Amino acid sequence: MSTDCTFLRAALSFLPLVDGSSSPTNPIDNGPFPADLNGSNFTYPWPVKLYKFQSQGQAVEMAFMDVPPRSSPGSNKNKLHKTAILLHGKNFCAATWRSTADKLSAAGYRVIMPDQIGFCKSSKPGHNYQYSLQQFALNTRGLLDALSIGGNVTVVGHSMGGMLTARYGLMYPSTIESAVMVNPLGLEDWKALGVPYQSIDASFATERASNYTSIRGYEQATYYVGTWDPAYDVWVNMLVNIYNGSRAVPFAAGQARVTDMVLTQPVVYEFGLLKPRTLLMIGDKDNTAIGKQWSPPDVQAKLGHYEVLGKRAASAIPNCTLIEFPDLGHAPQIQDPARFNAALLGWLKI
Ligand SMILES: *[C@@H]1O[C@H](CO)[C@@H](O)[C@H](O)[C@H]1NC(C)=O
Ligand SMILES: *[C@@H]1O[C@H](CO)[C@@H](O)[C@H](O)[C@H]1NC(C)=O
Ligand SMILES: *[C@@H]1O[C@H](CO)[C@@H](O)[C@H](O)[C@H]1NC(C)=O
Ligand SMILES: *[C@@H]1O[C@H](CO)[C@@H](O)[C@H](O)[C@H]1NC(C)=O
Ligand SMILES: *[C@@H]1O[C@H](CO)[C@@H](O)[C@H](O)[C@H]1NC(C)=O
Ligand SMILES: CC(=O)N[C@H]1CO[C@H](CO)[C@@H](O)[C@@H]1O
Repeated sequence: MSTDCTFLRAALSFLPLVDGSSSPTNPIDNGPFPADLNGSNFTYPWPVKLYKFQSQGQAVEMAFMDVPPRSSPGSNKNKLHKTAILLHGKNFCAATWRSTADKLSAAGYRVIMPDQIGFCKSSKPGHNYQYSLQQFALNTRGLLDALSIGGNVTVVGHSMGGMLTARYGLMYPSTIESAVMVNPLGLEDWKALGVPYQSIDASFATERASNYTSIRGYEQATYYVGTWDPAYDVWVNMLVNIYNGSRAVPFAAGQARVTDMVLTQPVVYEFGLLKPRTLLMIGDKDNTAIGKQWSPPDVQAKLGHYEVLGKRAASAIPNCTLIEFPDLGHAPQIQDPARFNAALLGWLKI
């Protein structure tokens, strides 16, 4: 009986999708869209769609990719394909998940990759939006609802997206099959460790001054253990083109408010309440800490010790496996995709 209901719901969900356009009953717009979509002209590896909805008194669009599974999920032909949703970090976009999405798709997963509101190819409401991890989790859940994906989802989040995965896991535990956090933000409460508050206006000024040199310098020191591979340039240029694009000002405003969001909305105190089976993947050489740049040296020295933070978080989260990469930094999925993907797929048992 539950099979019949599921089938009926799945069948009905196809009806409004027929013409591929958005309507009140179908918030998914399949495009095609212009190369410059909401201020990002970066070419994504799979077709971009828009989830259109009302939020905080305005119409907004969340861009996303929806990659079908490329192989059968094992010998049982009747077994449903699994679904994974991949959540990007603050200096990343959905497209940064290219290699991981490719591997998951080949392993039988349907892979959804959204850009959060304010980011990349999604709407840029700028200062006119209250950015919270709860709001992002709600928007993400809304996207899955619009795609009729009720549950059994593997949620994978990196950096800010890892912090969002924790919040999402606290809000919607019954919809998650597995949670994966990759060098997540929020393994410590930076303000409690002494990071002074920085105004949104000051963060906005910093965001507006971002350019290739400043972004590359930050990523080299934080993400890649001081090294640089020309292959990393593509992800710097993806950002530079948004900072310098047609929605540059509202983008910078949103990024400033996102900095405020991650600084003021800790998840670390709630790790003990997380229900899903969780994988924590940590490049130990990461040293990311929000506000480190504007903190005094004695505070700076206390922050961002991932070789300690990973183990501490893994013991606080009830059902958690820790995989450490002793030699990698903040973005192991970019620095060593082969090793990262093998570890991830190994844990997912596929
Ligand atoms: C995006 O815009 C930048 C700056 O105008 C340009 O250099 C780059 O070639 C564009 N990229 C694409 C894919 O159109
Ligand atoms: C999740 O998977 C289980 C086992 O296959 C199934 O019984 C259940 O209906 C699924 N839940 C949702 C919301 O898809
Ligand atoms: C880039 O930004 C840095 C620091 O934010 C600044 O010193 C430098 O002059 C800028 N470079 C260019 C080419 O604008
Ligand atoms: C893009 O960069 C150029 C050259 O630095 C600058 O003159 C222009 O104002 C920038 N555009 C935006 C939208 O930031
Ligand atoms: C962890 O989660 C898995 C999958 O839901 C479950 O089978 C296992 O019993 C859980 N282990 C603990 C210690 O809760
Ligand atoms: C806020 C904003 O500019 N949204 C735009 C995002 O891109 C879509 C597709 O081009 C537009 O319809 C929205 O107006």
